[in-house]
Amino acid sequence: MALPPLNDTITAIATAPGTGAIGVIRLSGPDSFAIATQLFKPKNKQVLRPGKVYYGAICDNEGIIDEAIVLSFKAPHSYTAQDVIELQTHGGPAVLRRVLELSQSHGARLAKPGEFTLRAFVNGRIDLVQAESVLEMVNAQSESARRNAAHGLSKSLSEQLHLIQTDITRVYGNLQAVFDYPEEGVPESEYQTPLNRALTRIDQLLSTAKAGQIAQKGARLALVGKPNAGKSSLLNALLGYQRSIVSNIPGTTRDYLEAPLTLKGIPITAIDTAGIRETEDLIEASGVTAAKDIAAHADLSLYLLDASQEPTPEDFEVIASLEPSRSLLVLSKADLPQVWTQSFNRPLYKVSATKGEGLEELKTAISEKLIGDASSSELWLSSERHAQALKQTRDLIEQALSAPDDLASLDLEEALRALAEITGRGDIAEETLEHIFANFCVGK
Ligand SMILES: Nc1nc2c(ncn2[C@@H]2O[C@H](COP(=O)(O)OP(=O)(O)OP(=O)(O)O)[C@@H](O)[C@H]2O)c(=O)[nH]1
Ligand SMILES: [Mg+2]
Repeated sequence: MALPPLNDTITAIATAPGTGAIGVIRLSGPDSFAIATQLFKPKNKQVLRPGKVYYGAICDNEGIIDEAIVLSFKAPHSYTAQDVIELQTHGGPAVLRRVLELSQSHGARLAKPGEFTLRAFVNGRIDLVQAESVLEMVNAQSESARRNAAHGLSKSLSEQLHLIQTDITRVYGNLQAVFDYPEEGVPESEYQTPLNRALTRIDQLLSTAKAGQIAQKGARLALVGKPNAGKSSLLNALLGYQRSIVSNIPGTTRDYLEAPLTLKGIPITAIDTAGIRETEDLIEASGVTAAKDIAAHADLSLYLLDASQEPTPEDFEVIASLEPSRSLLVLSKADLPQVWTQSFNRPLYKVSATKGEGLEELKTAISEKLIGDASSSELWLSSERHAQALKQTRDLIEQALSAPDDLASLDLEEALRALAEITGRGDIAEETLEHIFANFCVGK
């Protein structure tokens, strides 16, 4: 599959399917104004000029289709850097479909997913990081994802990449000069310093990759522990409503259940699981197997220890199987006297689900565990593609630092290429572009 042509005029419905107060149909390309003139009649018979807003009606041969507001943008001052027309009609599916058909009958081609943004990229109005941030913004379900997309759109990631690129380019230039004047050599300060600075910047960005992924995709949070530990009660307390059945009979929850919640701006799927114990009951046993599996794969597991019950060897065994970086120990039923004193050499977060105590501290601990140091960083790396390219750049710089000049020069050349793939300002493979833009919706 090749990239679509860039110089014809495309059209699409830009608003979400379904009914809405307003719907928007977009046109981009050289015939946008001509097509708009054929289907739109401004109230005072004005001629469409760039940068203006018009009120009037959209008509076909048989008469008025709907009232409309029209926004006009002349190249290069538009989203795509081409001539663009936006037709705002009432947001009914029949109206929008009819206007779309009319645009096509006057010569516009139906746009492919992301084609407007692709044109903005190819025409140099935005770089690839910004294009991907558009997609991230459209898909943002949480405050942290929105915030991160806004940073990408405002070019702060592109600026960071530019600083890294400048340092590598400087060293690369110095090495080239040495080939011409070998007796001069490259001083330490003109070689090690900029490359190490680039490495520090890359590491800083890479340290936010996990947080960025979580902001975008959400995190899976498992609640695990023995029967009656208070898992379902804690889930309900975190959610603020009764989602899971609670009872004093051990083994109440036999299957797992998932519930969405937002915690400190992070989208989370909380998973209540069956209490872990040896059991003859086949159904319960399969719930226990699922619980262990969920804990092993979750981004974070909360292991609950009942304050009113002595921990058993089984508790110690499960806790030992949990990675400390991906688990928290919770002392549940903290309103009851704690009957034990054993230490697990890890912090214990005291929570009472029935009294609602300790929940804020637990939420803070969850968010810190998931987002970590990245919470102090403004910008997070949220794309796997960017992280891969940065890791590659990092490896090549490391390689250059320990290589002789001629090989170092080749490494840095390749590092610059890997970096340019992120912003798309180098030789970017068509497949990469197709892959990125295929994830967009039509009309964006
Ligand atoms: N005092 C007190 N009792 C609690 C608290 N949390 C839960 N309980 C009680 O402990 C019992 C078990 O609670 P659940 O939430 O059903 O425990 P669970 O871990 O989901 O149990 P299973 O589903 O059987 O694995 C119930 O009687 C709850 O009322 C708490 O914070 N304080
Ligand atoms: Mg339960």
